Amino acid sequence: MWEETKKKKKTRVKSKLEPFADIQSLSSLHQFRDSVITKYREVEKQEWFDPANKALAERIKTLILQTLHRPATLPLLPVHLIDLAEDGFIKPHVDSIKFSGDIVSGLSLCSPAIMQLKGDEEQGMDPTSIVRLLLRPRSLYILCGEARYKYTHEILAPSPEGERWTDGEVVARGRRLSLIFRDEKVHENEGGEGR
Ligand SMILES: O=C(O)CCC(=O)C(=O)O
Repeated sequence: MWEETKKKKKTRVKSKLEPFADIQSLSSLHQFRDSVITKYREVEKQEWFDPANKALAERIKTLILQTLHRPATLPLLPVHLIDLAEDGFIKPHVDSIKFSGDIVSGLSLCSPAIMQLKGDEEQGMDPTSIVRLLLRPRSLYILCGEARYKYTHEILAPSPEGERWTDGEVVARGRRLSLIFRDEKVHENEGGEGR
């Protein structure tokens, strides 16, 4: 009986992880990501198997487009799921302008993390211009305009004793999931080459 329960549990866990089992060479973006992300798994969701997840993704999409006063019909790329290990991090980069438009938005789940935006010298920006965002679980950030094109963004590596936020709060990093929403590239964007 116990063995049976254990087996069922294992199957359930496995099916939850299923979307990550088909980690593919997603596109030419893959190599780019490999060079900036450390200790991660990822998948691009062409379709959602769980209707609740599908509804959630639709809700977030609507929220992003409404916030930016964009048409509800604006085509978005498949949602990009990133599963970052507790000691994983994402190096400073600007998302490629070849593959996506001017919106990069992320829903953070599981663990908090700190995102750092830094003026991109290649875009004529001051690299001492730094903004840090505390990404709490269930929070949503939207990068567009200068934040999208003229600042690099990164997810900081966790420090062993936990990073202190401005009010002294310790940001204890664990495994983090993020759902990244991007719009399709439909016209020539301003800004430099993404790296
Ligand atoms: O996980 C995140 O929120 C950041 C993802 C990111 O940097 C990217 O997809 O370009």
